Amino acid sequence: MPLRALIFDVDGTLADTERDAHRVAFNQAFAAADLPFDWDVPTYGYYLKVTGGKERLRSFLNDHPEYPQLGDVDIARIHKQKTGFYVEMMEAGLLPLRPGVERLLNVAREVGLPIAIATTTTPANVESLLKSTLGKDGPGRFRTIGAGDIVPHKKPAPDIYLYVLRQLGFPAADCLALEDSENGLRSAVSAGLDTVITQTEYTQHQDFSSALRVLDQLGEPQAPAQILLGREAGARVVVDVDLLTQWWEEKTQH
Ligand code: XBP
Ligand code: MG
Repeated sequence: MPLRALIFDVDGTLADTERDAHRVAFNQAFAAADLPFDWDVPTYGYYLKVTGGKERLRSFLNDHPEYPQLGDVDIARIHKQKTGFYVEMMEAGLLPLRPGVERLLNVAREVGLPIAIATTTTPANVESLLKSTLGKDGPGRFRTIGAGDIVPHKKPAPDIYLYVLRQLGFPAADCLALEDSENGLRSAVSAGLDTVITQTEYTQHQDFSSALRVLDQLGEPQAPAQILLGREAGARVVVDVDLLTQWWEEKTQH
């Protein structure tokens, strides 16, 4: 049985959105609401352990009783504004896809391998990122987009991957996930998926021991990726469907 689908995370995997887009949009929303705090790069990195923007803000406030304590309605309102600022940034075309992502998506299309998305972020964020980077037909290239509050429990719970697998109609053993973070890896692995990690500045020290491979990026022919963990650590590769299939077959012995 061949590999039947690739399931991509968004934040950190398709694009390096966290530091220069999500964090900035949160700070814009905090300023617009006259809140007396903002998130610098290390603080935001620390709170990335909590997936979901509303949940992240709640966790930050729980740790900081000296700041105004917001109810769920206020958090939802501020988060909605944050989404607006994020979408504006995407529409301005300020954020590229990570190296090798568009190439891999194109190869998948050429060979007829379905692609899907499983993410914690808000659907409007995914749509604006895909349109700004892949064009207006970008979202339509994905057979299923599972995002945000559509499931009750965000990553590291398996819910979003299980939802996407149900939509695809494929068993987990026939698909491969691509992630950037430990929370994402735990979510995908709990759903039964083999997972390839492309780590980021924020996630580079996390525990990826249950991943199929860990790389610095997907790579381009003129600037290959490096395998950081796994059997061929140190090797330079350009990740394409053949290579992913080879890794997946070795592991699962299909
Ligand atoms: C992404 C998230 C999201 C984004 C912000 O995690 O946790 O919360 O940081 O998006 P993953 P929202 O890449 O593992 O899916 O503010 O829309 O939640
Ligand atoms: Mg991610």
